[in-house]
Amino acid sequence: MDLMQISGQFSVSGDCLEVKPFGNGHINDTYAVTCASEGGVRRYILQKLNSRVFPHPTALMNNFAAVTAYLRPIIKKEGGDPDRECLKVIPTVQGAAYYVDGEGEVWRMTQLIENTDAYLVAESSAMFEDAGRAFGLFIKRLEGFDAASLIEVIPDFHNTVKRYENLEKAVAADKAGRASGVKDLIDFARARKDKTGVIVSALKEGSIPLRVTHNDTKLNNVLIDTATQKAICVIDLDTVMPGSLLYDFGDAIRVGCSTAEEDEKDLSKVNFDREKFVAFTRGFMRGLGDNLTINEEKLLPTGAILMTFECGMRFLTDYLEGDVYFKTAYPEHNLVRCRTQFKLVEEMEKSLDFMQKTVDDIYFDILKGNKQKEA
Ligand code: ADP
Ligand code: GN1
Ligand code: MG
Repeated sequence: MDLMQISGQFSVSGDCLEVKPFGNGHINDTYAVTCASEGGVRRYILQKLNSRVFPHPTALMNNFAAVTAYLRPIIKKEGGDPDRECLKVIPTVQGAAYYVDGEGEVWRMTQLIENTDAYLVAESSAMFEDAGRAFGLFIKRLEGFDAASLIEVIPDFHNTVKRYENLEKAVAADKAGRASGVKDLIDFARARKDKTGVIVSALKEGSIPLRVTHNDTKLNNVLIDTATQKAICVIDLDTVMPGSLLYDFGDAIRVGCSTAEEDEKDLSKVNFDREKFVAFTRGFMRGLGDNLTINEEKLLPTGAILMTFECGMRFLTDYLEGDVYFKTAYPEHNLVRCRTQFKLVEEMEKSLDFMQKTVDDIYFDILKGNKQKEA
């Protein structure tokens, strides 16, 4: 695989000088490409799509292009800079949205948004609050987008009931011979089986709306401006699909309210940060404005617990299947990740009343603010 040759397949400005691994996602292979022309040096993001996770690149890139094309004029109208606040597909020299190499691997390119950072742990509550605003705004801006026009790139991505069933299948198959060593974790999941259906049922009954959601709102999927520390661009749009806002809220809380990284081995360091919860929730709910329905509001804390539980089950399933989905750096990596998630679930369960009161108070403040505006 010749990364320079692959970079040269795209409509970059000037000549490619260097290609270097970049970022720390669990799914795709990401590189920064430096190019130079008389106009100056410009960097791009080159990504090899994970073909096991995303076997239908045309559908995925159609979603990507449609969502970004919809968002860019909205950002412009709001006085923002679409080139900095929204990803854009850099086409191949032939005008295609992606390039397929000789081995059948799929590559795509976007602009690299300079002077930004991606964080695995929120450095401050203010930063996390702003990430909340950015994710809330992302959903709000897509309110008028036709959800039915999006292809479900990973069906049942956040269907926690199916995720539980997959875990049971993995336990039964025990492909990697690891089940006997993780009985405590399997029991942990089994004890919570009844809770898995809450969001799925609410969507099915129509008590909460189906929206266009991001579905992978971990903190490092929003770029933070280095100078202002503001969250400026939501990235990793591969899983933008119809879903529930509870998924986006919950997944962000899972990552940003943990006091440790997802793969911390010392579980005593993994706790639920209440201050960050208040901050993100405020940012997210304000970003959404009056878009949030009362039934969604009531379920926000459940969303946080369920998304954390679901992610833990996914890590455990992958561990039992022999580490075939998430990138791992060592044999127990998925197991370590599962343990942090389940520890967080326990901590969140202890904080449920606190979470509900926080959400209710913020909701009340927003309603009060709206009434004052109307008066
Ligand atoms: P994955 O699906 O593997 O998580 P991402 O699209 O999230 O891949 O990219 C991985 C990392 O690369 C991000 O967390 C971020 O640090 C960095 N990154 C991705 N796209 C950009 C971009 N356009 N500008 C700057 N950094 C980026
Ligand atoms: C993956 O792609 P990345 O690293 O942002 C995964 C998420 C998980 C997350 C756990 C497409 O996210 O669903 O929550 O790892 N993305 C996909 O860290 O499966
Ligand atoms: Mg990512």
